[in-house]
Amino acid sequence: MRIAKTVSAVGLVLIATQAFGGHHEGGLKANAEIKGCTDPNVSGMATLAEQVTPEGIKEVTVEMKVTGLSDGKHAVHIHEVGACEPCGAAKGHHDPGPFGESRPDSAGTDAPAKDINHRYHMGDLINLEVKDGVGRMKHTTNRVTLSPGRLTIMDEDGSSFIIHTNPDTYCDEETDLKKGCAGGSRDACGIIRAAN
Ligand SMILES: [Cu+2]
Repeated sequence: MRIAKTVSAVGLVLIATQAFGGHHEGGLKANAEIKGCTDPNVSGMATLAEQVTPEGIKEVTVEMKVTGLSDGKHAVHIHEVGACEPCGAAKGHHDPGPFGESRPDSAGTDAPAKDINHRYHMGDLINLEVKDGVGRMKHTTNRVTLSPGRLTIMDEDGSSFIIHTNPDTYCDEETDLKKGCAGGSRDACGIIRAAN
């Protein structure tokens, strides 16, 4: 009788650990050193941490601090290649889905792009807000993972953060569907590297 009680108590602790243990700890981590595309005074750091919800959904929390950018909002996305020299080498927005349309806008033309898929790319994040030269952003997304799988950003050619010159208007309005609604030109870049 006494033994049975002890065993069931241990069993409960094990169940609790399995259900909640993965949510806050033991996840994969990555980081990125942010550098200006042309301005050497722009620098910063980003961290990424993957956690798994009790339901088994993988989420990645991105935290970023960047100094030297102009005050105001700047679009931030995860771009499809781990390359920053030049910043254009990071290519389009990370989007491994079946439609594969990573082009953020109709660059170079005022006409709406037929195939525009911004703000629905897997790598689309939120704006970094800069005040008095210091920009901060924190965002949790379930569109990407650090662990292997179809949504991973740690794929063969890697991934990078790109911070743009202008705000991301999320291309909500039809009038937004032209050059620049995803932030326009590129101010800063950081290659995402595994940290554990
Ligand atoms: Cu971008």
